[in-house]
Amino acid sequence: MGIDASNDWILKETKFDPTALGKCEAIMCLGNGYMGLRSSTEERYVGEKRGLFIAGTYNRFDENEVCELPNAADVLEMDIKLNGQHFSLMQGTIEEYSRELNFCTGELHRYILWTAPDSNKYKLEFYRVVSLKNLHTIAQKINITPISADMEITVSTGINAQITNTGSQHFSEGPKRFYDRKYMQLVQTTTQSNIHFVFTTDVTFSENADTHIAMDRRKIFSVYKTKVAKNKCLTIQKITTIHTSRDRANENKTLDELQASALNELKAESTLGYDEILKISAAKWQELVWQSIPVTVQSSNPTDQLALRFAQYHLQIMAPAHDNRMNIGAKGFSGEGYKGHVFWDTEIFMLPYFIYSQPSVARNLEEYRYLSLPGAREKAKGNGYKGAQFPWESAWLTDGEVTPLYGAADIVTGLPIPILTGLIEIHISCDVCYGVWQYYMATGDEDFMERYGYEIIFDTAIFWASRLEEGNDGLLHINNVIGPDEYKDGIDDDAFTNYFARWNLHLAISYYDKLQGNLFFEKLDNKLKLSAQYDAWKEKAEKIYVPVSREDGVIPQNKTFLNLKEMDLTKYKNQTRVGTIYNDFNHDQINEIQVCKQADVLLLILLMEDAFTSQEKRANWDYYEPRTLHDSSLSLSTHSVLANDMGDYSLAYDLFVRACNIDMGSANMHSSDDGIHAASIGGIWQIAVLGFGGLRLVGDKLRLAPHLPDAWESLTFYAWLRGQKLKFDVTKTSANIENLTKTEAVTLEINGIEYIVEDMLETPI
Ligand code: IFM
Repeated sequence: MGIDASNDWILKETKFDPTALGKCEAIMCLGNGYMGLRSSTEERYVGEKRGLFIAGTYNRFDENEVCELPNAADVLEMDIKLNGQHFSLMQGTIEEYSRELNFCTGELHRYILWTAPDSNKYKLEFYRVVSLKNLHTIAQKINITPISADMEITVSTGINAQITNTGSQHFSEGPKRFYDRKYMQLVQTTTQSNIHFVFTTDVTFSENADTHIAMDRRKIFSVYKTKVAKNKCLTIQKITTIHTSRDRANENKTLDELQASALNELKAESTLGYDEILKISAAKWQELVWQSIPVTVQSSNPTDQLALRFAQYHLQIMAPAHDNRMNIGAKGFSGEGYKGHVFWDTEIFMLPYFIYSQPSVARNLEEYRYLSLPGAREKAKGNGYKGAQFPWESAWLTDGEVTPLYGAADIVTGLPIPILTGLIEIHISCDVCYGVWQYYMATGDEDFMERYGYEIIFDTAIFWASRLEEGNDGLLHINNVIGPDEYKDGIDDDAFTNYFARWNLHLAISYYDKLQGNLFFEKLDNKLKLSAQYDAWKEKAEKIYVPVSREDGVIPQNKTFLNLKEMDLTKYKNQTRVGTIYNDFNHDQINEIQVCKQADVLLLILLMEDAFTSQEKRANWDYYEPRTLHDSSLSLSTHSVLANDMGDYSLAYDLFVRACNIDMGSANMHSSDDGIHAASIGGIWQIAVLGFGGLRLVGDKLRLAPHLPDAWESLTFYAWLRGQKLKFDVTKTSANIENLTKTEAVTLEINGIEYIVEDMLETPI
C-alpha cells in the first residue's frame, strides 16, 4: 500500500492491494462515536473483515466467552454485474485506482477505471459517509459509467445480517420486511443483552430499473437491473439508518414503535440525499474539529500534518460523546480487537486530548467510570477488598470485569497463555482516579467533582487501603500484580502501582480535609463511611513501601527487576514487527529477563513529574529506554515526550514518526487488521501538544515548555484551560498565547516565570 501524503487532508491508497484490505478497513474507518463502520469495499474479497459496531451494545455469546461489541449487519455490500460479469478487482485490468479518506469532510471516495475480462471498460466511483450530524445515518453514492458501449448493469444490495464476530453469532434474527415495495428493514436482536438493532435502507437509481425484492436467511435485499448508455453515468444512492433499543431515545419504545420511528427517520434522511447528508456532516466536522481545535504544523515532512489530522479524525469518531454510559474501546469502533473493551488507555492516553480539546466529552468519559462504580465495588468485594476496584477491561456499566482468561499460544507448552491482567493488573483503579483529578485540574469543574469525581477518588482510596499487605519490615506492600509492563507478572511492589496507590490515598486525605463542612461531603461521608477510615488512611499512606532510587537514581521497576538476567536486546529493539521476543522465549522466560514490553517507570515519571528530581529522570531514562521494546502501541508516545524533555531531540522525533506509523505505516500490513490503536492515536496528539508543544499539567500548575523538532517550523494548537479557550502559536524561538474566551485570566508557567494570560501574551522561549 502506498500512502500518498501529497495532500495533508487525505489518506490515500494509490494501488489496490488485496493484502491491505483489513488495514485500510480500519485506518480508513468511518464513524461518529455512535457507530464505527469499517471501510470494506462494496464488492467482497477474501481477506476482508467487514465490520459495523454500535457503541455500548455489548453481548455475551455464551458462558465460555466474555461479552464483546457485536459485529452488526452489513449494509455496504453490493454485488455489481456489468454486462453479466461480476465486478471484482481480482479480475480484469485496473487501469486507474485510488481510495481516499478525506479527514476534512469525513468522506471516503474510491475511483477505479476498470477493464472487465470481456474487454469492456468502466469508470466506477464509490462515495460514502457516516454522518457526524445525524448519528444514525450511513450514506453511499455510486457512479458507474460504461465507456466502451451501452451496458446492462445489475446491482444486488440490501441488509445482510449473516455476519459474525469471527464465528460467534451474537444475534437472533428478527422481523424483516419491505415497505411500499421500496424501503427495506431488518431487525436483529442480541442473544443475551436483548438489544434490538433496526436497520432501514432505501436505494434509488438515476435510471429506471427493473426491481425485484428478495429475502434470505438473515438477509433482505433487492436486485435492480437497468440499461445504461455509453458514457452516461448511472448514479445509485443508498441511504441507511441504524437505531437500537439501547439508544436513550428508544429505551421506552416497543419494537413496533422503534421500527416505525426508524422508518420515518430513514425517509427524512433519504429525502435529503447523499450530497446534502455529506454537506451537513462536513459542516459538523468543521464546527467540532477543524475550525475549533485544529492542530497545525509547518513541517518539512508533510506526513506529520497528515498524521496529526489522522489522530484528530480518529479521536473524534472513537468517542461516544452522545452517551455517558459508554466509553472508548482500545480499538475505538474500528474492529473486533479487544472486543470493544475499555482499558486504562482511556485515562492515560486518550483523555488528555478530550480534556484540552473537548472538555464536555472528557466529562462524559469520566461519568462512565462513575456509573460503573457498582461493578467496581462488586469486583473489590468479590476479591475480599473494600471500596472500588475498577475492572481491567470493562464494557457495559453492569458487566464488571470482562477480561478474557486465555490468549495466544505458548510456544513451549503449546497451550493458550492464561491472561492474568483481569486478575492482577490493578493499577487501573489509580489510573481512573488520575483521570478524574487531571480533568478537574485542567477544567476546574466543581459540579463534576461534587456529583461524581470525589466519590471515585474516595472509593478507590478505600480500595487501596484494603489492598495493602503488612510486610515483615513493618511497611505496607502491594504484592502479586502486573504493572504497566505486561512482560512481568505476579510481581511484588511494582513502582508504578505503589507510587500511584500512595498518591491516590494522599489525594483522598487532602480532599477529605478540604471538603469538611460541605453538605454534599457530609452525604458522601455517610454513604462511604469516610470518617471511620480517615485515620487509617493517614497511617497507611505513610507506611506504603515505594521503591526508592538506587544511588545512581534508578528506581527499581519492582522488587526483583534489577536482579533479573541482562540480555542483548538489539535484535528485538531493531524489529519491524512487535513481539518478536515471543519467537524465542515464552512468557515465563521473559519474566526472568530485564526487558520491558512498554513504558513503565518512565510513564510514572512522566505522569508524576514533580515527584522526581532531574537526576532521577535522567538515570531512569538511560536505564529503561534501552530495555524497552515498545511491544505495546502505548509505549512510543511516552518515550517520545520524555526524549524531548531529556534533550534527546532527534530520538523524540524519530519515536513520533514511529508512533504515527503504527497505523498509517506500511511496515506491517496486518497490525491494524483488528482495528486501529486508540491509545497510540491519543499518543500522537500528546507528543505534539504535551511533548513538542510542551503544555503540561504539573501537580496542579499549568506549564508551557515547548521545543519543536528540527523538521518543524511552527505548531499551532488550542486548549481549554479552566473554562478559557487558549490558542498557542509556537515556533522554535517564541510562543504566542491568546486567551480567546477572555472571561478569566489563566496562569501559566513559562521558563520558570508565572504569566497571567488575560488576553495576549508573546514570549521568547
Ligand atoms: O491497555 C493495553 C495494555 O497496556 C497493553 N496491551 C494492550 C492493552 C489495550 O490497548
